Amino acid sequence: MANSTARKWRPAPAASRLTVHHELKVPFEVIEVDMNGQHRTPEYMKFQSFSQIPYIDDSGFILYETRAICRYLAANYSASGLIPTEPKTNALFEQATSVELTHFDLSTCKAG
Ligand SMILES: N[C@@H](CCC(=O)N[C@@H](CS)C(=O)NCC(=O)O)C(=O)O
Repeated sequence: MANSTARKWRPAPAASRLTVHHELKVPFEVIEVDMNGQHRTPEYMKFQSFSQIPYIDDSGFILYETRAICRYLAANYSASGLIPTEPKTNALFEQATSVELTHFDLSTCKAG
């Protein structure tokens, strides 16, 4: 599966990114970000243009947006089909991800 190169990951309070890493057994390193302003520095914004957490640095491949990160990890590191391909099962998966985005994402960030 994955190579053993360390991945740097700036986490949001939401657990979804950690859950996918854990589920796929992809090794990662959590980098703490001081939310009192570190995420608004030019140095940070080179990697996340919108001053938000999280982004990943996967051996130099920079990616932000939580769901894009989760899908990338699933596509790149999963041999077990974390995202279903059968049309009806996939539709239910997409339904669940839409519900998560539209009904829970903002509250999860506020709770963090
Ligand atoms: N659409 C983004 C949203 C990320 C987001 O809203 N992150 C919050 C923390 S949960 C953040 O970085 N907020 C910056 C701030 O509060 O200044 C994603 O899914 O990654």
